[in-house]
This record gives sequence, C-alpha cells and structure tokens, in this order.
Amino acid sequence: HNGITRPKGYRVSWHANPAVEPHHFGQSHPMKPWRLTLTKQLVMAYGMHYAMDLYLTRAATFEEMAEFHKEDYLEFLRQVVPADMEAPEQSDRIASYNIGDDCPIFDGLYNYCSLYAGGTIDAARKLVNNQSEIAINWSGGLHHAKKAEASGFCYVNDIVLGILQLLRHHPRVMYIDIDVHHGDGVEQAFWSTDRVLTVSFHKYDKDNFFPGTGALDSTGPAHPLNPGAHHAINVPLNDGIEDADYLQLFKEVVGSCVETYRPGAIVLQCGADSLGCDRLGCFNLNVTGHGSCVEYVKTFGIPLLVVGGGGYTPRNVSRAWAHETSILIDAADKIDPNIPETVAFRNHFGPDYSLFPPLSEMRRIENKNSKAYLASVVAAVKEQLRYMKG
Ligand code: TV7
Ligand code: CA
Ligand code: ZN
Repeated sequence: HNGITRPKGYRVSWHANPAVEPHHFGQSHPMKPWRLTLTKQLVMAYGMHYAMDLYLTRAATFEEMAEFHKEDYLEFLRQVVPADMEAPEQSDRIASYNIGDDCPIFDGLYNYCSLYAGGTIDAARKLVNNQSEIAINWSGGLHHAKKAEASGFCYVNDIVLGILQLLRHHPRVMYIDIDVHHGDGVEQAFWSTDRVLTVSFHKYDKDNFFPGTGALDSTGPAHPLNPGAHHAINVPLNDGIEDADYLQLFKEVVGSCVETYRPGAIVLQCGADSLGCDRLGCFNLNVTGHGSCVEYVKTFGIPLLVVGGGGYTPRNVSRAWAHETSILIDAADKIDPNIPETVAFRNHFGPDYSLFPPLSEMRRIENKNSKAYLASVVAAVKEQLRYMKG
C-alpha cells in the first residue's frame, strides 16, 4: 500500500455494509447503490482503509427507526413486495406513502433502508461515545424522507435518526447539506426546535426543480412560541454555480453559523449531485471544489458525522467521496491523482483515469448566479443570524 499510516491524533471511522450495494431501484432509475461499490474500490486501491477504523454496520431495528418514523409506515415498508404495486387493494396505502416512480418498491427494500439507517445511527453513536472524531457513512444522507412518507428516492431519514442520537449528548447540532436538492425532510423534522440548525445549499426553482421548497425567507415558522423560528437556513441558488463562488459563499455562511450557533456536533450531507456533469444536477462544481467544503468543515475540529446523499453520475460520485475520505483522514496530499492500475472497474474512469477530471469543462452550464445575488444571500443569512443570538 502507498504509505497512509495511523495514527493522526484523531480517529476516523468508516461505517458500511456491502449488502446495501446490490439493491436495484429499477432499470432507468437514476439512484444506483452500486456507486458505493465504486467508491469503496477507489478508497481501498488508495489504501485509505488503513487509516480508519472500519465497522460493518448492522441493520437499524424497527424501534430505532420508529424514533422518527410512524410505525404503520415502517410496518408497510417491512411487508410490502414489488407485486403489491399491481394489487388494487394496496393502491391507497401505496399512494398515501408516496410510493411511485421516484420511490419504487424493489426487492429487499426494508433491508436496504434499515442497513443505511443502521450505518448512520452507528456512526453517530461512535461520535457520542468518543470512539471516533469523524464518522463516515457514504450510504446514508437520504434527506427527503418524512415521518410517514417516502420522497425523492428516500424512504427512511437516516440523517434525522443520526441527529436524534447526537442530541442525547449535545445541546446543539448543526446540519449542513451540499446536495443540489433542498434538505427538506431534515429541515421539517427539526422545524420547531432550536437544538438543531439546518443549513441547505441547493438549486431553487419553486415550480421546476425538486422538491420546490427552500426559499431564502423560509427560515422556520416565525411564531413567538416556536423556539425553532429562524433555525432553518436556506441558500437558494441558480444553475451553473462554479467552485470559487460556491466555496466563498459556503465559507461565509457556514463560518458565521458555526460562530453564532456553537454546535457540539456537525452532520455534513455530501450529496454529489452538485458536481458538474451530474445526470440530475445543474451546478458546475469540480471534485476539488466539492471537497473544499468538506475540508473547511473539518477545520472547526467539532465531532463530525459525514453522510452521502444524491449523486447520479457514479464515476464522479465515487471520485468525490474517495477524495473527501482522503481529506477527512488528512491524506489528500498523499493521493496520486492518477487512478491506480489496481482499482477494480478502472474502465469507468477512462479516458482520463484521473481523480480530478475538469468536470465543468466537459458540460459547462451557464452560471446564472451573479456576484450581487450571492452577496445578497450572504447578507440575508447574516441578518437571520442576528435573530438567533436573541
Ligand atoms: C437525495 N428528478 C434525491 C433527489 C430526488 C429527485 C426527480 C427524477 C427521475 C426519476 C426517475 C427516472 C428521473 C431523469 C429526477 C416531480 C416528478 C418528476 C418520476 C419519473 N428519471 C436526492 C426527485 C425528482 C424514476 N422528482 O436529493 C424512475 O430523472 O422531480 C421529481 C418529481 C414526478 C415523478 N417523476 C419525476 O438527491 C438522494 N426524479 C427514471 C425512472
Ligand atoms: Ca442541499
Ligand atoms: Zn440530490
């Protein structure tokens, strides 16, 4: 292996279960759990696994998932099978839980959900027990799931479950979401508490981009009796944002939030659909730009739970998450940008075989975010933080 050695003075734990990877959402569905296989192959080819504690995660129990989800919804997920999609007597329930093209019923659905949720819960517990300073679950990050409803490829909200674990020990937890979609499920779950500050960066177009929520002025119900008022921060963006602007915006927003809110733990959702060339996304971020956000969050030295999320061009998802793993173990400078000859599925990374292909050159989307617009967003967030100080 290439010389990545321990210890670093802080522990990084990796939480995964290969049984998540073979699940199929269906033929043309953009969500491909197989991207986790590709990520793991890169991480191992670079020897990064030598620098982390590796945990085979267990499935979350029904009771653990019921800390957020309604039991009748979990019971439905546990017993439903693909053939029920054609059963007329099931059609009302299926519709009420928002099962459909985005969130289909596939073989092993409950197993899939409980495994990725178990990973995030285990990761959170390692942080809480001081057995890890940075805990990673790339199979988690499914931020759209609601209490009794699937949404946007998400069925069980592992992030909410992880934050609930962290709240047992930390008075305040901050959630940061760099997926191109709005982190609506997490925001809504903690809508009426001041113990969680949610911050989502996303493409916002009310009528034409999923899920249509996350406007700048959507900051939590502004009622005098709601402690959660002002504790949702939304950074709505337009198409085509580039590395330098995104990173500057990210640092200004996240830096001010950490300074004001002083969280005891941070959860970072690293959805990779904010990369350029993503099948569903519309930003122009490179692997390095996306990774710089992770690097910045790491500088606070606050216990950190890192999860995956979206990402629909698997070769780039795996590049980003492998690079971000190297950042989290402090080994980014030891990584050869040329993808090792030994990596499995190496053909997926051609013709460049680079960890850092210039994504924004390949399919650049016109940048519709003016400097003035970005400055106005930063100003609005800083104004919102003044309310929070009380
Ligand atoms: C976290 N966009 C999840 C992001 C969830 C996005 C959507 C699709 C899509 C679904 C498919 C499919 C697709 C090419 C893309 C309004 C609709 C339009 C379903 C076809 N191809 C995350 C969810 C978003 C399903 N949904 O944040 C099967 O795109 O826009 C919508 C809703 C109604 C339903 N139809 C799409 O990244 C993990 N879905 C092909 C086959
Ligand atoms: Ca987001
Ligand atoms: Zn997304």
